[in-house]
Amino acid sequence: AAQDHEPSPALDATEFVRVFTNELQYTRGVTLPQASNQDKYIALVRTVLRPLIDRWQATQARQAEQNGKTVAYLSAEYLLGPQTGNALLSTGLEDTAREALSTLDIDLDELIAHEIEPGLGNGGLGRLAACFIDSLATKDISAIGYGIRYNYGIFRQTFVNGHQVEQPDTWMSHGTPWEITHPELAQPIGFAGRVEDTINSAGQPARKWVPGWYVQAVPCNYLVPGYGTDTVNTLRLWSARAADEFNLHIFNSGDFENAVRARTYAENISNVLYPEDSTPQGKELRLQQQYFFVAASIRDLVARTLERGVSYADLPQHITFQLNDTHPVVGIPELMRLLVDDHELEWDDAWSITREIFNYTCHTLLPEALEVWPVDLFGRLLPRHLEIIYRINEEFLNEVRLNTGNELLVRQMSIIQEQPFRAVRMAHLATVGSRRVNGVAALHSQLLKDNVLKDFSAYWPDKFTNVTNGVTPRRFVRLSNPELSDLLNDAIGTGWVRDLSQLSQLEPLADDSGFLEQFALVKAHNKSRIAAVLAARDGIELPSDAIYDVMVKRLHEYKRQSLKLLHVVSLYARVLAGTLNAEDIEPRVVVFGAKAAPGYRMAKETIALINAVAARINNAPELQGRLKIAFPANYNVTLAEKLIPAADLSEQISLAGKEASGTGNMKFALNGALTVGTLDGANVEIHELVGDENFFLFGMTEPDAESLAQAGYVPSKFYEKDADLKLAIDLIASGAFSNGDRSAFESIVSDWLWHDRFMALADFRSYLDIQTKVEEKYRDKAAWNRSAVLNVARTGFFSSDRSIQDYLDRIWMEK
Ligand code: 26Y
Repeated sequence: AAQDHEPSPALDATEFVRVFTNELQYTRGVTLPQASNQDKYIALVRTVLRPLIDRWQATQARQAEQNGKTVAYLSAEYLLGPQTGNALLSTGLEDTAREALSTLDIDLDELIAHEIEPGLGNGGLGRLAACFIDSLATKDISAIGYGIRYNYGIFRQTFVNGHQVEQPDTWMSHGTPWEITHPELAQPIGFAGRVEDTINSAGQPARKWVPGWYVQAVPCNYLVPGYGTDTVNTLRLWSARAADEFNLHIFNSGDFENAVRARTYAENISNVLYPEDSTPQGKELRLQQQYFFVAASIRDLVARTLERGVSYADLPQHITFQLNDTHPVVGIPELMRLLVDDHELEWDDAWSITREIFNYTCHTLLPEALEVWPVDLFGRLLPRHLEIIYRINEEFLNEVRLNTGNELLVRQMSIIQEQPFRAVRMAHLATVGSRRVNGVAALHSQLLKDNVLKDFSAYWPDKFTNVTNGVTPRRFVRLSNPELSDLLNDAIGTGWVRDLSQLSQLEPLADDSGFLEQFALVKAHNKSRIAAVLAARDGIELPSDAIYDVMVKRLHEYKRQSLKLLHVVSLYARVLAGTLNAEDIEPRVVVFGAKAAPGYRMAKETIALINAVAARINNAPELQGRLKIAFPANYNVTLAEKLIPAADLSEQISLAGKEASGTGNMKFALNGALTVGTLDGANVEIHELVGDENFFLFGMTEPDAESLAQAGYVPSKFYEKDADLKLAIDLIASGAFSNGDRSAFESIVSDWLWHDRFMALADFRSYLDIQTKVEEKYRDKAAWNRSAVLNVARTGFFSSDRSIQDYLDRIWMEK
């Protein structure tokens, strides 16, 4: 039913078979009987790409002719997820492909499953970028995504004896049919070297950067199809190739080994995605990656815009660069260098153009996540850019001094920090060099103004705004939850896929018992589906009639996976202690999915503890099978698409004031899970929209947490006074989950008792109490289903289409 109203396919089944077999024969060089799954997969992709490429070319012609403003999204990460299903959806070819392939005895789903997803991002920030380019295309906006084509994306997580072991993500080992690469359009990107005094073409003194070495940036294009529209935009990811000039000298001298070494060094730039997502390690290679992709992107778009006859002064009417966190912020001095040194504009003219073109989105509240670059490292790699930053800073601070007369403020706002070492503060550079700065949820944007960037918001109150994050309903409802999609289509029509606010039409159906039953059947179906996936993928056996309680996100102390674990352990400990009957536990499957940054010790130990607890409780006779933990390794977008639609309960339990927004929280609510959450990030807005009766709110508020921290938080006091908490921690400390080895989880236990930076112990009681309410509500099936439907009906706001409209209204097209 879902397909009836969707884009009409550009090919019929007969034509599809013809093109597909043609591709097999002439691009793979195999006959059908010879073809491997890889051959068939590539032929499928190439067949589906044809109509998309037609639309892509028409889009480019249309956008060039319109000569309007192009949104350039600059992001070091794009966590795209699998492409095949989305391309079939956008072309309306899913049914045709299924039918056509079945006549050849090929199972479409098997080929879809063959794809290895491009995991070119860590988590929320990278996935947000992927949702945004989807929405930009769907809303027919002239836009381009720029980033890095990593050879190795986010590592593949395995567990060895319960401990995380990282394996390289070899997503490109067989190439990818989705990419259109143009080595002949590579541009040279310089690094290091020196800066010289020179005379420009007008006879004026000027500065000139003479780089010490170059790499070539090769554009690799990916198509970004809109849904229900002709627009197909571009995602341009840059791949590093050794520059010939770079090697020639060494090569001529006959030193082949060093010539190859130099090649390897240069090509290393786009080799791997850094797996850290909150503590910048200050690694030179990361700064190389940042400059590499940003310099190539800015030159690419500025050159194409100037070629259309746009004047320098008018660039801000034709280009807007959106900075996805501080990772691309080196673009600000790079545009200045391009305009002043290469194009010979006056400094002041270049600066006013630059400040009109850039906008900055901040994604964090943790001070340790703010990027700073030591000036010696920065100056070695980008000497001219450091000079430019110094001048920007000098002029900016003079202005602050003049306007405020406050020397303390001058130091606090400086782009250069002096202590504990001299470094460039990228968030300050971004704020000074941008027209608008936004946070990613209402609470986050407020806290940015009150804490992280408060001096700047006092100085420039109008610069700051909020755009609450969103997620694409195409991938995270329509594609990932076909049964719910069919139910929605039957109930309210198909318009919701492009206009998610239409979900509000479901509201009256929350009191329709027939509809609630159908809704419950969809959820039950999705639970069986994920149970089958986890059985096949990870050998995990799960009941399908239980509360599916899901916590999937990067492993971080502030997100508090340990609080979820303490809940589970305390149930088990109470059963062992005889203060709780196993029969009184509502059957529950707790699913964790989480990767830890390879160097993050506490996160890795938490993974080991979750696996250890799982090993014990999953087979504990005392629990009678009523409590299970599933921790499938290598949680990624592919798994998320199967898991989220099956969830009853969405765990969003960060300490209030620490999670900038969250986006998983939105995906769960849209698929009819109820949230158990703190008043943090976008949870605040979810709670507000769905209503308190349909949300399990617990824990301290941000001001509560702030006062507790001020008063001096002593976690051991909570341990002492809460018998259930004590029982749970003591059980872990006793070695019950480590064959009697009390030292195995000693560092976690002592962190809980003596540090507990994110106050899990302080929120434990409140969390346990709300989980009791969860069980009570789940026993009342009608009440639960009603709340679940209301979650769907009331969360249409969280479409990334709405986020993009907010960016247009408040940032890109504002004024
Ligand atoms: C500099 C480097 C260490 C670094 C690399 C990646 C720093 C941060 C990151 C990624 C951050 C991230 O994913 N932040 C998340 O962004 C989401 C989208 O806005 C938010 O929903 C989420 O709360 C935030 O943690």
